[in-house]
Order: sequence, then structure tokens, then C-alpha cells
Amino acid sequence: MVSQQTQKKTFCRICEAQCGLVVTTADARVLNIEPNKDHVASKGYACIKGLRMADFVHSSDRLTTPLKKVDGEFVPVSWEQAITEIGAKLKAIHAQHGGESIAAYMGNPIGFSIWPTMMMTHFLKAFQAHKLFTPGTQDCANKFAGGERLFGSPNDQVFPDIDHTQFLIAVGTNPVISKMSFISLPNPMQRIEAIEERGGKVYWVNPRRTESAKRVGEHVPIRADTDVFFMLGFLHEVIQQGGVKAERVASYMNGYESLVEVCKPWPIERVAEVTRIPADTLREMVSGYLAADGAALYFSTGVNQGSAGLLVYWLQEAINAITGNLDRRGGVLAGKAVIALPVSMEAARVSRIDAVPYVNSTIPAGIMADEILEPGQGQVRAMFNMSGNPLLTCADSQRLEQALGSLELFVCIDIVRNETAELADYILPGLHSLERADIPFYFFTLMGLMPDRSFSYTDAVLPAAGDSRDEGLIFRQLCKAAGRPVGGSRLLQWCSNLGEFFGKLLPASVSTSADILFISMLARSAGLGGVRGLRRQVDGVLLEPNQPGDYLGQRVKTPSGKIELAPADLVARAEELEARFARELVDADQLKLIQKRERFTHNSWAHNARAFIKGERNTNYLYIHPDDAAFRNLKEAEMATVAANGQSIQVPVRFDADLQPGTVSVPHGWGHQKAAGLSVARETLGANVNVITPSGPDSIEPGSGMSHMNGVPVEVSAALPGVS
Ligand SMILES: Nc1nc2c(c(=O)[nH]1)N[C@H]1C(S)=C(S)[C@@H](COP(=O)(O)OP(=O)(O)OC[C@H]3O[C@@H](n4cnc5c(=O)[nH]c(N)nc54)[C@H](O)[C@@H]3O)O[C@H]1N2
Ligand SMILES: Nc1nc2c(c(=O)[nH]1)N[C@H]1C(S)=C(S)[C@@H](COP(=O)(O)OP(=O)(O)OC[C@H]3O[C@@H](n4cnc5c(=O)[nH]c(N)nc54)[C@H](O)[C@@H]3O)O[C@H]1N2
Ligand code: SF4
Ligand SMILES: [Mo]
Repeated sequence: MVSQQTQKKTFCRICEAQCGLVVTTADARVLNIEPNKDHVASKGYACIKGLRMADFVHSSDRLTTPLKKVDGEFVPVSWEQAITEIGAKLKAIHAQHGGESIAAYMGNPIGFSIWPTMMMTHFLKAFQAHKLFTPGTQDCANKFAGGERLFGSPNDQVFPDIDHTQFLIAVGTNPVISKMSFISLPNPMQRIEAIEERGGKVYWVNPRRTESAKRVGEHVPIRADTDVFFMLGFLHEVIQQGGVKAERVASYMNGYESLVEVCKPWPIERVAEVTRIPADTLREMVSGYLAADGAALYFSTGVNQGSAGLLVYWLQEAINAITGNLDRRGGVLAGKAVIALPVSMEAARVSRIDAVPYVNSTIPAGIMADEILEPGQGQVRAMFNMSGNPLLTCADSQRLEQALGSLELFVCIDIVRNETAELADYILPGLHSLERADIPFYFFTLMGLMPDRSFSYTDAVLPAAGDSRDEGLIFRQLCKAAGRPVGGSRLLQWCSNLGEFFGKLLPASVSTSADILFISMLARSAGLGGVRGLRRQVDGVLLEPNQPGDYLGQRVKTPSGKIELAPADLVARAEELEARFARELVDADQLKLIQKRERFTHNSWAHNARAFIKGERNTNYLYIHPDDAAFRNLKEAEMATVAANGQSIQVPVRFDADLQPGTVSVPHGWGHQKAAGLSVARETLGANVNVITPSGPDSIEPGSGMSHMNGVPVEVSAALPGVS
């Protein structure tokens, strides 16, 4: 019998580009995925990961039934058994130890979906639990913390007006590979190349001459983790060259005088000693930036993960603001939310461990092990991990393994049994994004970080695999089983029960599930119409674009209504930079480790498909400059030991003359050898670099909780055979 083929339009939820896709299916299987050339934002662009999603959604490793660990082995159990047992255990832990003993990690892939993420937060609220860990403190929490201080809200963020700028300085980003962050930019290089085509200028400030720098613009090598000095020198030189728009500052900003004081000790000649960017180069960059008809300073993950990401944010956005480039054509624009959800009005929360501040209602993953291991009131005893692999992606893996292994209750919800799930008591099968109705979330919906401001809706393209279940439903059922109302609200729980009851009565073709109802409600609240209308707009809808001239004096959320150029805690922190500077000089010969993303990998999950790990792609490497290698007697392809924080890993050596000498790089997300549930990935070689990255309250950036993953001091040596 010839089966019916259908084509459905959807969008990819793997990275922030959110490209439109056309998926051909038959018999609930993907036959083909192509870029959607009619999508209003991505216009026919998509990358290999979006186009090869079928390898993951139809993987033979997909979890299709709940698993329970019995005598050290996972055995299949019914949903009813899993939910009842977990609910009972939760209830007991909550009764004995209170809400703060229950915590969750919400991983990166599901962060692009609105319903499961909302429901996980409502699940925590049901228990008055506040410890929500996310990858945010591994990738961008400094920006949230900075937005709060400068603009009055973590969700107030700016992005380069990419299609009009005449001058872009891109610091710590590699769009060819990663498609960037805090800006939704499908086909980013086409748009960046266009800057030069219209006579503009592009600079890449990066310890590595990246794939992006080879395509366009000028590469400015910088010593890893010295970006704060780069920004201080930049600011000093802006003032020196008379680039401050005094009238704009007076009308829309507070604290300019303090800012001037902060950068006074940092002329470009001085910062050059640690950044290794010659003063003349920096002077030229500043002159070009000031002369351009619209210029943007932008930085991303390579800086976020350094030791001073929050200070860099502050200085950069102060520069964009005082030079008149904030809220102007070709400068940086403040994103306008598509759906403006109220930001939490709760008092600022701090952790029980060293009073570490929460950022954007989340607690830093760098203290997750401490929260679990340290006894006392509020010690975490139950943990729910949804779509995350913290064992490989959060810092200090061995300590985290010890911590997660000691929990009274550990539940993982994922589409496969990953490394972290090996430590779980229960593993519950969730949905792949292709099996979920959705709208673009967070960066798009709540922050509007899009040059092409747009909105899309997608129905599920495939039915749920096997007995896998919508995560939102899992959380609602867990609340019910533990006798706690969803979101702490009896009304919500009552609606949820009613919905579930009717959902069972009606045939699937008629019933509208809770997630779609929720999305419909949200879209209506934002004036986008209900799902029925959105469904007809299969290529997305273009919204009113983000415009210059509507932010300053109008949408700034600080109590003063002005941009705060000198937040008191950051000004105080700037004083510590003298000591940092002195240390940099002393440690000039120290090797520093940076991260590296690669085309065929995505954090920890993309190695479980053969197409992605072919040939020499079956391991990560230690990338090292040939001179640094020669000095240590390291040969290509031989094993090297990379050590830091009292731990070490071994990986094969690869020379990379594009790295600045003194800098090495080891991609993250590897080390799958013990992953019983990942039949392809477990055959790969490679090691988990987060074994050697630091954790604990002293290791994180104090204002934002960011883990230190870039610019980590390491020792590298040839590995002795048989010794690890
Ligand atoms: N050393 C170092 N560490 C890093 C980084 C670095 O640069 N260096 N980068 C950090 C960054 S930026 C991030 S964002 C984090 C990410 O780290 P995590 O948040 O841990 O996320 P991932 O490793 O991407 O994926 C976790 C799980 O999501 C599951 N998953 C994938 N797709 C789906 C889906 O559609 N549905 C469901 N339910 N599950 C799915 C996968 O099976 C996988 O097991 O890693 C961070 N860790
Ligand atoms: N193929 C692929 N694409 C991805 C991902 C992936 O794992 N694989 N992950 C996705 C995720 S979760 C994220 S958050 C985004 C991140 O995307 P981006 O924010 O664009 O960041 P990266 O591509 O990681 O690039 C970081 C750059 O910073 C440089 N760098 C390292 N240390 C320093 C430093 O101290 N100073 C400066 N100035 N530069 C430094 C590195 O050499 C690197 O080129 O990518 C997303 N896209
Ligand atoms: S660029 Fe990002 S959103 Fe687009 S197809 Fe690739 S992974 Fe998906
Ligand atoms: Mo990320």
C-alpha cells in the first residue's frame, strides 16, 4: 500500500535562528526536511542540524516508556506506576524538608519551547520551590544581570541593527558555526558580509581566528579573558577622542561622572599590556566606531563565560549608550517583546550557599553540587532534570556526579537516556520538538531580539513516539499525585484535572490539548489572534520591526527611567581590577583554555547520530598553537593531558595556528563512553572538558553566577601511555 505523504511547515528549535522548515512525513515518519524558502525571517536558510533532525527524532535510542532503576538496572514501568511512586516520594520529601529541598534543571533544547518550560516553573511553584538551575549560568546570565542593572529588567536587551550598521565590533562570537546569541539571525554571515558590501567595517575580537573572521572583516587577536580591559581601554579612548554625546547622556542617562572615574586608570597603552591588542589598533577601532554613521559593539558567549562577563556587559552597553549608538539606526536597538509577560516582582533571592544572588529567578548551576551536598535547612534532596545533561555541560563534573548520585529522588525527563540520566531513579520519556505544538520562546517572544521581528506558530509535525508524553502533562500529573496544586493555585489544578478528563473523553482529532489552549490564550493577549488564525500563516508573520528612537526616555524600566551607567556594585567591583591586571601580567605565560563549538556538534546531544561523528569527528581534540605544542614536545594526534583544578583529562592533539599562542581549546559535550543509552555516541572517543572546569561559590562570577569556562588556566603535557 502506498502511504500518504504530507508536507508540514514548522520551525527549528535547536538554536536562536529558529529557521523555517518544510517537513515531509508519511506513516508518522520524517522522509525529508528542507529549508522553508517562504519563511518570513529565515527565507530558505537552515543548517545541517535542522535538516538532519530525523536522525534524532527517530533514533533507535528514543525512550518510549518510563524507566525505573531497580537494583541498579533500569526496568520499564507503566506511567501510572511512575507517576504514583514519584508523587508519593515527592510528597514525603516536601512534608519532611519543605519546598527548598526540591530543585530542577531545565536544559537548553527545551528552553526554546514555551509550554514545557512554563509548566516546569509551575511545578516548582506548587511546592514553593525556587531552585531552578538552567544553562543560563553557563551561557548568558551576565547579560540578564546587566540588563537588570542598566535597563531595569533582565529582559531588556539590545542587539546590533545588523542591516543598517556601518561598523560592527563582534567580540567572542563565531556566527559561521553557532549563529550567535541574543540576536535571532538566520544566515548570519550573509547579513554580516553585507556590512562590508555597503562600505562598512567589521572587526572580530577573539583569541582565535575563527571561521567567521576568515570570511569577512578584520581579526583582532585578544588574550583570553581580558575583555574587561579591552572595554575599559575602549571607553577611555572614546572619552579621549571626544566621542561622548553630552546632550543625550544628560537627557537619558545617570552616573556618567562615575563611569569616567572608572576608566581613568585605563588608557589604551596600559590595557594593551594584558589584552595584547596594540594601542594603535584599539585607537583605530575607536576612531572608526565614532566616525561611523551607526556603530555597534556586540559580545557573546566567549566573553559571557569568562571571569568578568557582567563587567564587560556594563562597559560595553555604557559605550554604546554614551556615544549615541543606543536606540539609533545602525547602532544597537532595544528589543521589543512580542508577548510582554510581567517580570517577577519577588524580592531578590539569594542562595543558602554563600548568599549567591539568583538572576532572572534562577540559581547558578555552579553551586548545584554545593546545594545538594551541603547539609542543613534547604539541602536539595529531590531533583528534576528536563532536557539537560548537566553531568557533561555544567562545571566540575566529578563533584556533580557525586552530588546527583546522592539525591533521595532524581528524575530525568528526556528523549534519550543520556549520561546524567544514568544517575536517575526514574527516566520519563518526553517529546522531541517535532512532536510539540509551539511558538518561538524567550529571546523572541519575551525579549524581541530579532532584526526581522516576527512570529510563528507550529502544530506538532509528528505524533508522540511510543508512550512518550508531553512534559507539561507529566508535571500536572506529578502535582496531582503529590497532592499539590499546579502553580500553587487550586483553580489551575482544577482546570488541569478537568482538561485531562475531557481530553480522555474526546477523540484526539477533536480535543484541543492544554498546550495549544495556552498558546492560543497568550497569542490572543498579544493581539496576534488565536491559534486557528496563526495556523493559516504557515510561513510566519512579520510584526512591526524594532525601530530606533522609541526606547530612550520611553521604555527604559529603571526606577529613574534613565539608563544607569554606574551601578554601585559594579563600580565597586571595578576597583578589584588593579589586582586582576597585576595577576595577568604575572601569568603572561600561563596557558588558558577556551571553548570551541563545531559545525557537527551541539552541546552534548549531537554525537548520537552517525552522520555527525564520521571519521575524525569521532572525538574532541586539544587544539593548540604549533609553537605551544613544540615547547611541550606535543605531537599531532598523540594524546595530551590537560589539567586544571586538581583534575585532568586526556585528548588527542591537533595543531591550530589560528589560535593565539598561550591559548588552547577543547570542545565541550564529549565523554560519552559510559552512556549505556546512547548507542552511537558511546562509541565515540573524547573526554568531558567540564571535568576540569571549576565549581563552587568562589568559582562563579559574583553578580551573575556565571560559571568560568573560558580563559581557565590549564597545564598541558604529553600523556604518558597507560596513565590518565
Ligand atoms: N565547557 C563548556 N561547557 C559548556 C559550554 C561551553 O561552551 N563550554 N556551553 C554551555 C552552553 S552555552 C549551554 S546552552 C549548555 C547546554 O547544556 P544542556 O542544557 O545540558 O543541554 P544539551 O547538552 O544541549 O542537551 C541536553 C539534553 O536535551 C535533550 N534533548 C534534545 N532535544 C530535545 C527535545 O526536543 N526534547 C527533549 N525533551 N529533550 C531534548 C538531549 O537528548 C540531551 O540529553 O552547555 C554549556 N556547557
Ligand atoms: N554548531 C553549534 N552551534 C551552536 C552550539 C553548538 O554547540 N554547536 N551551541 C549553541 C549555543 S547553546 C550557544 S549559547 C551559541 C553560542 O554562540 P556564540 O555566542 O556566537 O558563541 P560561540 O560560537 O561559542 O563563540 C564564542 C567565541 O568566543 C571566543 N572566545 C573564547 N574565549 C574568549 C575570550 O576570552 N574573549 C573573547 N573575546 N573571545 C573568546 C571563541 O574563540 C569563540 O570563537 O551557539 C549555539 N550554536
Ligand atoms: S541554524 Fe539553528 S535554527 Fe536554523 S536549522 Fe540550524 S540549528 Fe536549526
Ligand atoms: Mo548556550
